[in-house]
Amino acid sequence: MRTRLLWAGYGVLATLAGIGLAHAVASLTDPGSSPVLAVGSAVIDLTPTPMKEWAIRTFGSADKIILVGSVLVGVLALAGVAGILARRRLALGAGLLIALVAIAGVAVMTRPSVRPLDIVPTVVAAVAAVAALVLLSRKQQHATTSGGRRGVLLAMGALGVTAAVGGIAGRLIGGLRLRPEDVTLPMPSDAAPPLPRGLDDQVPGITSFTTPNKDFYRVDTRLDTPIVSADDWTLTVDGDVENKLTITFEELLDMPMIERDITLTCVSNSVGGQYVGSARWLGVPLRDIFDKAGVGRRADQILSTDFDGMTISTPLDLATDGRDAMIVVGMNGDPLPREHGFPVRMLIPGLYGFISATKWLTKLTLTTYAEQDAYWTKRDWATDAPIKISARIDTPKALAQLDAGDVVVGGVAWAQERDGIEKVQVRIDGGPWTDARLGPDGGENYWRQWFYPWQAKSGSHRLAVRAVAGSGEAQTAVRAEPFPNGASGLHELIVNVA
Ligand SMILES: Nc1nc2c(c(=O)[nH]1)N[C@H]1C(S)=C(S)[C@@H](COP(=O)(O)O)O[C@H]1N2
Ligand SMILES: [Mo]
Repeated sequence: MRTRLLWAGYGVLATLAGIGLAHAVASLTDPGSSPVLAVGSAVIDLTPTPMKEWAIRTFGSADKIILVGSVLVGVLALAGVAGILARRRLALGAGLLIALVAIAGVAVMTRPSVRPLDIVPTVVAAVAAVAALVLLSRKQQHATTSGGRRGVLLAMGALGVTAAVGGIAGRLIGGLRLRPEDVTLPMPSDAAPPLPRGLDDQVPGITSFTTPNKDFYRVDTRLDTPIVSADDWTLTVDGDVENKLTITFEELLDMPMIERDITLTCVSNSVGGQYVGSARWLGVPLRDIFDKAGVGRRADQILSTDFDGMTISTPLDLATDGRDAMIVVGMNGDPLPREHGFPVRMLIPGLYGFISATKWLTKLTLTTYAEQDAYWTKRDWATDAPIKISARIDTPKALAQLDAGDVVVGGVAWAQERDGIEKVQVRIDGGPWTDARLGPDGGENYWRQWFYPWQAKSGSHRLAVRAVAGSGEAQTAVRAEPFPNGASGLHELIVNVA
């Protein structure tokens, strides 16, 4: 039994060394060609939508780590089996390792933006893993016949170091290119008015008026934080245009910039959920870029592509109806953080992020819905998805234990592209709807904080909230799940007052 475990360990170690080396090699060329990341992305892509929804609900932002972690555990288990096989028949063990790496190779080579040389890291992984297994088995045989264990231990140490150094080097090498902290943002030619002071200090537990970058929710299909260099970044505008354009990062920074306060919301946000955030964005109006390109008459879709070939579709008519659609370079006064799309992302007020907010943007293609399907369109999500009017209770929390007397109920509400929030109302225990007080106005595309001073009597109480937009449109109470075009319904919760 112990010998078996030892050999299983050899299989795992050999595989880890191969993976580590491949990861380092991939970071020198195209980080996306790392077999680990490619397998992870493939798993995410192939996971059926209901299961993904379930994972997001159950594990929150850890959803991907859990999905992919399970796959990794499976792979390492098979690597262990390869080690055990290698004890009797080295070729059999090596064969299983090669088969495992070959599956990763398929994942690498079927990515949307693949280039022929992307196979190199996978080949490195296969060669290194097999060589490591051969080395370990030689040393082990030597140890068994001569009794000296030093060779095995040294080999194991060396391979462990290779795995770790490879993985870390991959990260470091990638990080050497033009980083967010190296970018100096231009001043906006059309600045946003100063944001009024929110209710942050007045209402304990309320969501802050501006979401700091480090707390901003993050939703994307990627496992890693991509490292895209601003040096060699370009934006291509093609498809149904008069002039095909290629714009460099420097050229983009030279264009007139606007600054806007906008609340971004994810279609996967459930009622009362946390996938919503508000920031001050700096960028070039999409209109200016389209003016340079000259958009044709045929297109009805903007198909935007990220650096890795992931696509997002946006209805052209909505993006160009006069709203502040932007090609964004700055967030809350800083260059875009890597997590939020460095160096450049798209942002369109009033549309859920999955049809408007492409991060790591590299291409805008003017095309039609009939001709081309984006990532989420292929997965049956809606193509036309305005953000639904929503109100959320931030404080007190569901099932909170409160003392009788003065309680401040508070939260945020949003109604982008509908003249902002006009009214927020609170209902206690199914009674009448009563107006809450509103925080300061941050503009029509920005959420509004609200609060409601409540005289809480002992017992269990049900709190509910609803919002009305400046356009007169009221939030619907009809319940809907996020799929396919956003959740709706009222946020309600129960608290217990002593
Ligand atoms: N390249 C890319 N851009 C993307 C996504 C993605 O998966 N890949 N996710 C979108 C979704 S669903 C949302 S809600 C927003 C989230 O932006 P954030 O992570 O900066 O909050 O980005 C959008 N842009
Ligand atoms: Mo989203």
